[in-house]
Amino acid sequence: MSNERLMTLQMRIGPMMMFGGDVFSINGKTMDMNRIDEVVKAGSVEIWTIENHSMVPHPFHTHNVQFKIISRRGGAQGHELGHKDVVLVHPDEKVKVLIKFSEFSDENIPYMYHCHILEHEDRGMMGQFVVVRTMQNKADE
Ligand SMILES: [Cu+2]
Repeated sequence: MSNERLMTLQMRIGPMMMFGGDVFSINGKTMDMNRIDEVVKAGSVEIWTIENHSMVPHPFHTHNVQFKIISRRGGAQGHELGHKDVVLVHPDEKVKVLIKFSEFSDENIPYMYHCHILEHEDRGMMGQFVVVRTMQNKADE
């Protein structure tokens, strides 16, 4: 059984774009170092659906984990059949990836996921997740 999460990539068009404000978001939120966006279980397998609701492509990148692309427009091809830590998500595209999280956990120190275009990441298109141990992890020890 796997958990599913949705990551929507958005870009607000408007005067803020010229003034360097936060215009790029994931699930409607811009990056906040003081907020943990997702909590995942150590050793778990999840399906993340990344949807691009903007007019430009975004290379979505995850720290700490690699994933398999299990669904995308036209299907994964060539190098995309291997393990990846970045996937390019085109405008209006929906990409599903299968992620196996590590057994290592630390509920205080988060990992990031973000658009790999620096300008987008710096202007908010980034989030944080922590990997935590569950009762099941503890029972298995
Ligand atoms: Cu981007």
